Amino acid sequence: MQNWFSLTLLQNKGLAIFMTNHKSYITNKLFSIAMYSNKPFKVYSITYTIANMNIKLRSFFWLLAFAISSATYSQEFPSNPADAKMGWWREAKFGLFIHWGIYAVPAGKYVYNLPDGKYKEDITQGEWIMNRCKIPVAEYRKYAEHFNPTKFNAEEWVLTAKAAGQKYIVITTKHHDGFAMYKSETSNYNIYDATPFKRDPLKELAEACRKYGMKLGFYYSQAQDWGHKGGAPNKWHWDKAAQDGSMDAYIDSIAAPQVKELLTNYGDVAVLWWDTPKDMTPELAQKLDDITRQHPNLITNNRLGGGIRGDLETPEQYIPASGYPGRNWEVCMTVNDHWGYNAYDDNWKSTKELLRKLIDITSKGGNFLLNVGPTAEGIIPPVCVNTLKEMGDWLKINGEAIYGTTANPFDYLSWGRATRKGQKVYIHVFDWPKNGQLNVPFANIITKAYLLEDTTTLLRTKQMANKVLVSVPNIAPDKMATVVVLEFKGEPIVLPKLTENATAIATSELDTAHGINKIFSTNPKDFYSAGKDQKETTIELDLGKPQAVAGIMLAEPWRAWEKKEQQYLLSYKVGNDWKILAEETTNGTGHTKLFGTVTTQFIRLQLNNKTDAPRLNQLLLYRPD
Ligand code: H79
Repeated sequence: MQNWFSLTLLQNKGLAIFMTNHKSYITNKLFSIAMYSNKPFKVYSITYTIANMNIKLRSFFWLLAFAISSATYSQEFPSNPADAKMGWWREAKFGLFIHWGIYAVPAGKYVYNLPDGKYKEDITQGEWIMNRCKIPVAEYRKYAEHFNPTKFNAEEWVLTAKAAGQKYIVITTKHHDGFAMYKSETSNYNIYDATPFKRDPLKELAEACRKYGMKLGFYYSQAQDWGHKGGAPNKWHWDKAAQDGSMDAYIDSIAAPQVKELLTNYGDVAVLWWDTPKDMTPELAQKLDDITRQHPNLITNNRLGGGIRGDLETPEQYIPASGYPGRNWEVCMTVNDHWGYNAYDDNWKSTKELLRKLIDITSKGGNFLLNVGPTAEGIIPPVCVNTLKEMGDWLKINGEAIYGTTANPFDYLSWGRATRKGQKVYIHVFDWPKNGQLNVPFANIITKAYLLEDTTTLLRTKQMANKVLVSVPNIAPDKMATVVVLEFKGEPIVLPKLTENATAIATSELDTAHGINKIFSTNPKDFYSAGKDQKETTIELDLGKPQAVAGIMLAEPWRAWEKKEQQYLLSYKVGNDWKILAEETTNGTGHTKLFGTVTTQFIRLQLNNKTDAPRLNQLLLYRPD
């Protein structure tokens, strides 16, 4: 094995020491430091191979690396001033999304009146029901007359979030239906003026949040508004008399003044969560951005439109394979299949599933904004309250491994995930080892190992080349996820990606911007695409040398609701033959397959797509454990 040793002087940043088996790992590491740096800096780096050194000399270099790196690399990634407002948000990791509106009255069921007194029922959607069923504005407005959520209790909602270990709430103040869930002076189409409730739930929620130290953010559908003239493109309107109009006039007379109300009448607002920037021009977006900029601590997401990036990337209903390097990001997701209340949707995700999603997201450096859709009475569905409570119970014990952590140093762990804080790596074990030995591919010196749920009992560790074996109890202490803490010296030393030195060719490429090399990019915006009109492509990977491979991950570019899928046949080369490893169907957002270990230099992926040209954001190969 070839070892590389690098002594690197980072201008204004001090000294960095790297040891690895791959020179390109060093380059990558430097690049990522440069990315996070707020000052321009030059890198002076000398890289030596120590392949031929004798064992004593090699150990000396390893020790030197540990000693110097732990002494000089303690600054982590320096934050730049614009990041100061993100501090609490990065710590928070877990928030509660609330989709609440008069769509909770139909609760997913619409009845069409047909001629001759007949009728037809349609069970569909939550907050999109008005659009899906093409309900005229005047008719939809009647739901407001039946919206009287007398069981709404702001403190209970905040305490539900607290019990879940959530640090912030983002609530819909106006969804696409255009109905404001607060007392608005701008439009009387609001909960105070148009319902029998006659209360302002946002006021109550803002007070309760202040009382319990919960951050409060507002979702506001700025472009798509089916209840006011000019909200979103006229071509999408179904009740033209009530909906068609000028979008400029709509932004000036509804969206802008309402956003001002929201940012002035409810105390400190933590987040403004825009949604669906349909037809938002740079000029219109600027008007809204100017308003939010009056509030320097306000965090905004990337959905305003008009080319404004905002502070957050917001993957919806899926977890991006490698997060968004260099950006703050937040996965929003539903507990069942709808955002707004749908009485007919019982497809609840389990606590274990959601908790593991929180861990997965955290391990990639993101936040989790988990949604509930309260009823028209003002109740958060009890299933959700229970699930949230169970997640909170886990976090009470294991929160240290989530809050304030940074992304995981590993590429992938088939049996779990990892997070990091300073000199601690938290290993979240999903599949407990049957032999009582946890095999962690981590080359650093471990000073201490223990379970987070029992910090006083130290676990035995055995350091091996490129990995550490941790002796753990025979039975998983926690069925959902058990956290093993490894305290270590220096910067994390992990193996490079299996595809680190790989090259790829494909039988079809759309253009150079979507060339096959995009499968090696960790930017989720990059993707490879086969040529237009192609329904299949064959990709061949050359790993540079024979490697032990045990699994594959394909990140795909479609949205969860597009329900796309691709078929693939995965093979590897033995001699002159190709042997099949897997034949599977993906779901269009991302797919992982473990197939047992093979050693090969060449991998072939035949990808078929029935509806579009095959596409991939990223391809990762996994080592055996
Ligand atoms: O507020 C939630 C969604 O209502 C909103 N964003 C999250 C946070 C959203 N608006 N648009 N979209 C998400 C994407 C559009 C999805 C659609 Fe459909 C697919 C619209 C019509 C088909 C989903 C499925 C909604 C109706 C049917």
